Amino acid sequence: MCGIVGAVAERNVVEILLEGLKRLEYRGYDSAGVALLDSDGNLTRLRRTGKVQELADAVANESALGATGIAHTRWATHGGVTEANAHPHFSSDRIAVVHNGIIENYLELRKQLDNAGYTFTSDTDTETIAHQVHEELKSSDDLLSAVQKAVKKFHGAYGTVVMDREDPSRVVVARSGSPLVIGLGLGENFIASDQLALLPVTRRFIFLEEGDVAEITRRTVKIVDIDGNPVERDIVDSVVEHDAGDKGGYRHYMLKEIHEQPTVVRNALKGRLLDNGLAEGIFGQGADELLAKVQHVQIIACGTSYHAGMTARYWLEQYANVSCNVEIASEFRYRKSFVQPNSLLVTISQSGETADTLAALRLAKELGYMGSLTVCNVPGSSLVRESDLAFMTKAGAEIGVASTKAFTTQLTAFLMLTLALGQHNGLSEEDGKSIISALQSLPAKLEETLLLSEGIEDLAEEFADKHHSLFLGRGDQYPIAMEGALKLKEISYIHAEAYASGELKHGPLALIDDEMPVIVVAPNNELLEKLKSNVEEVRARGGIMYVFADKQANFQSDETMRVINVPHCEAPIAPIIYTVPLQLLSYYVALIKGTDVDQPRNLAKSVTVE
Ligand code: F1P
Repeated sequence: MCGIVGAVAERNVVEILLEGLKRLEYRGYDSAGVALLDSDGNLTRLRRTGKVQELADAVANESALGATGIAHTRWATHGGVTEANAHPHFSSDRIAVVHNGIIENYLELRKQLDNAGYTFTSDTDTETIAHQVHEELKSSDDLLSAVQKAVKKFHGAYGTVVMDREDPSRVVVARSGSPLVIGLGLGENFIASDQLALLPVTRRFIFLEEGDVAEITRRTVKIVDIDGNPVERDIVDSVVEHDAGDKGGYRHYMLKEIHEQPTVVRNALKGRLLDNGLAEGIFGQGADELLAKVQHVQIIACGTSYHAGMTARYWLEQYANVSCNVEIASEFRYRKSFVQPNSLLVTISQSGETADTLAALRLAKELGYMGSLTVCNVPGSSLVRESDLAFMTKAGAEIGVASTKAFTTQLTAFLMLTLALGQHNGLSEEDGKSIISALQSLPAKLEETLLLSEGIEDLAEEFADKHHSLFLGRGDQYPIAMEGALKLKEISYIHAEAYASGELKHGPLALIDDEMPVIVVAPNNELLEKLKSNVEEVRARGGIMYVFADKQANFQSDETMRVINVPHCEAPIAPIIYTVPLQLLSYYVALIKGTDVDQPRNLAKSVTVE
């Protein structure tokens, strides 16, 4: 969602801020702004609705400059998409603020600040931060203590950066529920909501913790915790690649990320999967002891990560003999639930910052689970830091809003978790061997599957004028059908529904006609014959089908059915392999429709508000 970049330096920081914002564009936003302070205390602000490039053009026109600055991409929550609502927000041309998150009690604060004589110029919750800090400055020695006092009055989530025109030598930042990372330079320091924004200028980072407030100058970083006590936080050298924000010759990040899947899955397996099983300790310190006791798994996630959890349930129950529930985080956190004995809580998230998943983890900690594990792609993210165990998916930075390589590496991680839990719960030797050899073959099978690209590009033409579509799968391919439908709706805006094909007669058959393409995922497994009956049900009602099938499944193309043969693979990895053609299909349909593939309308990469 929103993105933050800030800098305190001796040189003009405007290019650093704009480059940082461009690197955060993938998170989703609808306006952008920057405020710059020069050493004489001149404060300049520029804001634009639309793309960061429009802001960059305005900055170039005005020749704006400053050695201290803050910048922001806004994804509207309170107040429409207007220049007046874009950040930074000011209080009396003195205090400038950018903010990610939501100040829930802003109406009450706004009333008090109104009464105190402050004039509001936007509809945002953020503007209350600027005025509140200004108010606290009246009775504080410095900006740091004013921000400390102000944040005590805020309910909700914030990652915020505050700048004071009367002191251009520093910015003060505060984190509660929305991530912030300090970047350390030589004689200059930075702040951002995501380390990706700062990789061109530094690789040394301090990840702020919940409740931290920090004062950043060119040469110093002073951090106090939630109780106001000075604290030291670790300095971490980033392992994220500098060029993670480049498209690498592909037309879109999404296409690049789809094609990276063989490589990142290889990375996810490297050093973890051996010929005879898993390497020791891959789930972290103390994990082996904990996993040995687990008899039930509760998975919590959102969106694509939820689909990874749904697939994992089939594997954990079928192979590892461990019972498993899967639930959407926003539901789990607001209902009463019962904890099974010896339960492990597993969260899944590509970003590690999804507000609902994080809140569900925090709630679950009070409910009595044996422990928590997160399957996550971002080192140092909130879920990683707050879970007992973290298993990194190693997909590398994923920029396209619609998740692709993060999903397939999540699934790869869950096959390893299936092996780990299965060894204590009677995983058969035959199943164990089959999972290991399937995983070993996975990178090469993914490469082979990507060769379907050209055929799928042609097929996509037939979808471009359609308004509705239906995805069908059975067993562990049912969540893959759901993921295929989600991808199509996310980036092509075609309405797509997914059904377990056994449910066809219970409703969706009523929708079938030649205007509603039906996409079927059909590996050669024990449910194939049943799936074939479902296909006949669609055919009998004049439906047009696109069947992604194993050659050995013996589907033949005819006037009502187009068959796309997917490389044969071993059963445990079939859900991962069949994901790829569905990703390609939605990508090419979106391309033909001319939508914004990497930043689809209304969506954000990191959903940090509930
Ligand atoms: C969940 C999710 C993603 C989706 C989009 C919005 O995020 O729904 O699956 O692709 O980016 O958020 P996460 O918890 O996996 O980060």
